[in-house]
Amino acid sequence: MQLNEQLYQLTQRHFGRSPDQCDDKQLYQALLLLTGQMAQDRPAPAGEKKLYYFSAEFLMGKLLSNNLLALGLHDQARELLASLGRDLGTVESMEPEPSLGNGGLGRLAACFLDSIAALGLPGDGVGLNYHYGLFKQEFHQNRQTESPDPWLEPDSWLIPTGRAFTVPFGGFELKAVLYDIAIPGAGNGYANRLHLFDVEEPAPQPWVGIKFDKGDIPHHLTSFLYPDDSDQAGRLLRVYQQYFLVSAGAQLILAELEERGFSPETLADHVVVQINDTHPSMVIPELIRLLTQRGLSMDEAIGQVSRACAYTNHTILAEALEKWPLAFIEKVAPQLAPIIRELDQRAKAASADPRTAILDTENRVHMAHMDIHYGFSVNGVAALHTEILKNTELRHFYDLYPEKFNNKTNGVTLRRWLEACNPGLSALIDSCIDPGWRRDAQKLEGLLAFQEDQAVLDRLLAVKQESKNQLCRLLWAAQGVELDPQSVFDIQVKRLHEYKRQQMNALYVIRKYLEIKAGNLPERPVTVLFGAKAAPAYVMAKRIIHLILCLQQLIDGDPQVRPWLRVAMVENYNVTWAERLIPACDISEQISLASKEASGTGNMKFMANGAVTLGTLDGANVEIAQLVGPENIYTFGAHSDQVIQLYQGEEPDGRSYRPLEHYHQPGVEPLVDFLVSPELLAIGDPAELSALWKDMKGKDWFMALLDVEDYIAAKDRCLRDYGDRRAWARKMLVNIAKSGYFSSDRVIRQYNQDIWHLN
Ligand code: 26V
Repeated sequence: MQLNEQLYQLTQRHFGRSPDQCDDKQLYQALLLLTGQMAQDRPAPAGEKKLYYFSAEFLMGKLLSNNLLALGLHDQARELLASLGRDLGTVESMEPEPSLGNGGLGRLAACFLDSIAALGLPGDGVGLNYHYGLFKQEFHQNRQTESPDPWLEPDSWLIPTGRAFTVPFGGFELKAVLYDIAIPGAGNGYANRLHLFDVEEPAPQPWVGIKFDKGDIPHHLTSFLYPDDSDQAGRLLRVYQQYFLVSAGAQLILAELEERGFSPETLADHVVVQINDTHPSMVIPELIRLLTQRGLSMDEAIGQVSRACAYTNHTILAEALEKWPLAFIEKVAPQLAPIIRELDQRAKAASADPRTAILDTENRVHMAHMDIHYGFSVNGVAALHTEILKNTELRHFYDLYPEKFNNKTNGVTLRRWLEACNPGLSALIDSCIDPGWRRDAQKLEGLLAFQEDQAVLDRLLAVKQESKNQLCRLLWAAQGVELDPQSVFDIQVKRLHEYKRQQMNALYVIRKYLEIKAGNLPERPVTVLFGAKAAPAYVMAKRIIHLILCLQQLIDGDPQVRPWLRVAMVENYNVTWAERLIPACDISEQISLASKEASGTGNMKFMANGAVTLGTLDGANVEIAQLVGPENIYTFGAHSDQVIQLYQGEEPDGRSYRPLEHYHQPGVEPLVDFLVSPELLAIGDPAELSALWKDMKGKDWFMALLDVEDYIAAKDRCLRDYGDRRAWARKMLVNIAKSGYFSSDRVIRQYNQDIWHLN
């Protein structure tokens, strides 16, 4: 049946009217039902072995457009709607964005699902169905406030499966109900699944903000992703969530193993579990427990599980490496405690070094340590990150198990992050090279042949300008922010964290502001855009948002500065915003303190859309720099080995870094002191701003002042070079051409070749 006939039948059946009488929401719902069913009807890729990708987060983004593309229906749907006088983009905007993730780790999981399906590999995601998501961010009085994000609608991509498992908690049981989202493979007839577990009776939306009864596990277990863990109840709830995820997931694995006709003794031949950071680490003892229940000896169960589980590390920040008190596990899942003790005993027999213990002297369970001892693979997410893991953070484990360590530099799906989000640029690329770059991203290198082609370079600049115009229209409509589309768009969008150094970017803004006030006008107007959510309990991160919003207000109200410098912070930054911001970016801010950003993936998306990176030699920036060459990237700042050294030393805080020395540099002090200037104090909260000011001078844990002068010089150089439009367009082109390496298809091929061995 033709698409138009199918759509007609659907809208008649559901809304009693023909498509041309439907509103945009109804058209969205009809397309959702249509494509959802098509994706669901596809068979899973075949194979003796199946991957289960366990993750607390899957930051999927809207699915309609992506699924239409994967099903090969995008053009048809657009034309069909156009024939009704409707616009696919407007219909797509009716879709609420699933709020099942936080940042790069969750978006990586979503890119991986896309690539696993596109490569026709048998692999499903396993996660939780959070009803109110992470949180919705709003700005009030220049501060972030949080409210629930009730993204789920009665009609959604979730498919009830009728399947459920019982999860045994200490003192009670909960039913884990399984919903699926189909993940169609682009350009093949297959579909995998994202399995999302949920409680039976989810609680209604909390009344006040995101506060709720954290002790009410049966109703609130799947209310929020990362519920506030600043108190004991919140921390316990996180462990309940984690155990719910892994117990239901492990039961699903074993049920499917049996359905496929294999016995539990052969788990490792037929199953591979990728553990995405430490949140799902309890899958190891849970699988061991379930295998022993099914008759395997402890030795056999440990052997199978250790050959089936692989761990990905996504951070070296000590505070993000999870360590749960064993007492929590005794309360939440007491049946796991003896197994964890046993695993710890065996690990201690293998290595007497206390730094590799699973249980430390305070009886805390080091989740990553369990993964490394009882998994067969440990990978970092960029070359530098993996080296730091091997040489520094996980050195003692690398000494023990060198063969387990491997690198898998991250990647992103260019089908979403170029083809879907930037149709103008995709069309330009198609006019130059084989459209097969969607499936073989290395083909983008063919663009290098056009470096001296003035017509192509001009079109590239025109496409960028159109994306900037579009973003301006959107920001005006969404937030009433009016920007100058002719200005340079300098963008930093990512989670708010001190190590990512949004505060250093703010210092640059202050520097420009002071220069303009002193009558020193820049060569061209610049717009500095931010987007970031701060964890609700992360006080410093919220202060940085406050600073940025105060600067935005100050500059907006200053007719002398406003024509030359603008700051705007996007409210509730999410995947949908990213899809609008990234195509419109000229300068991609990737300015983390070297050694701290494991990889970054925004950096790759920006590059693929023709932005030029301004960054430190951190994470995957290092590999971007190698690929594009020094003339096509702006790097600055201390190197990771210097930084690692600065974290060792004789100062009272254990470092050798002295922020005051940098503060007293003549170019730095006025910038930092501006935080407590009369101008800013008149706008912002004096207590918050002076706390930030004090921290920056006295502590500056992530060393913004170490790099700020170098940063300012590099950014000024970048802005100057922007003026040579032809040379700049060439830089853009080289970045796009070299972005193929960062396709998640490449990454998944490597995971499969080195770790999973599917098919
Ligand atoms: C840890 C924790 C600890 C408890 C509080 C809540 C919470 C939430 C998330 C995490 C995991 C942080 C790890 C993470 O997101 N890493 C990011 O992973 C990206 C994909 O590999 C990578 O590109 C980023 O550089 C890295 O920061």
